Amino acid sequence: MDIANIRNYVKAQLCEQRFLHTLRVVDTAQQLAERYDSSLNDVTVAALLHDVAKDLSENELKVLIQQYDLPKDLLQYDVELWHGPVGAKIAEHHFNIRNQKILDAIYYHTTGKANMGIVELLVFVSDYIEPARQFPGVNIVRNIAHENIQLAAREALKRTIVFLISKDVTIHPQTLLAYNDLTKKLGVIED
Ligand code: DGI
Ligand code: FE
Ligand code: FE
Repeated sequence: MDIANIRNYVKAQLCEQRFLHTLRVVDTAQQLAERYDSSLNDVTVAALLHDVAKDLSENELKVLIQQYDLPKDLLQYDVELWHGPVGAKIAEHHFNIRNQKILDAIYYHTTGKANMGIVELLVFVSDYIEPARQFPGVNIVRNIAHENIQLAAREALKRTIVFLISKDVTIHPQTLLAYNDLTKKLGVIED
């Protein structure tokens, strides 16, 4: 797998702003990969490709969801949720990536899912905390990310869910499954 090739392809697919975001996610994910003793190659490839489908039009995404036989119910959820699954298929078909950890990290980078592995967690959290992000509370997640990556992912999910509720939009089941899974695993006190 040639990282320079992938980088050039991604650069050609994205507007400058989105490509720079991608490079910041790669950088953040690489730093965390070292901290968590995770595969630098897997994390780099997944982070580089996570938003590869982000600048496709709604219609292009819809066509690819059908062509790649992705779950039809995706179309019932916000268009924001389509680029991860389509990106995973582009990684598989355009770059012949077969490493499931990389493919899942791309596929689930927006919603998360239950039982995320370390590559998924690193891409999910890095996408949330890359240095240009300015969500309320992002610094809290940044600090936690260096201590406990699962807790950081749970905190990011919690804040995303609260944000989505405040906007009165639907929440994808995977987002809730990811949150529930980490809440149980981490033994967060419930009353
Ligand atoms: O592609 P990025 O902008 O870098 O980040 P992303 O892929 O995490 O997309 C973030 C957007 O996705 C943000 O506007 C919140 C939204 N989102 C995340 N989970 C859900 C969701 N939107 C809906 N409607 N439902 C979800 O479960
Ligand atoms: Fe994204
Ligand atoms: Fe992103």
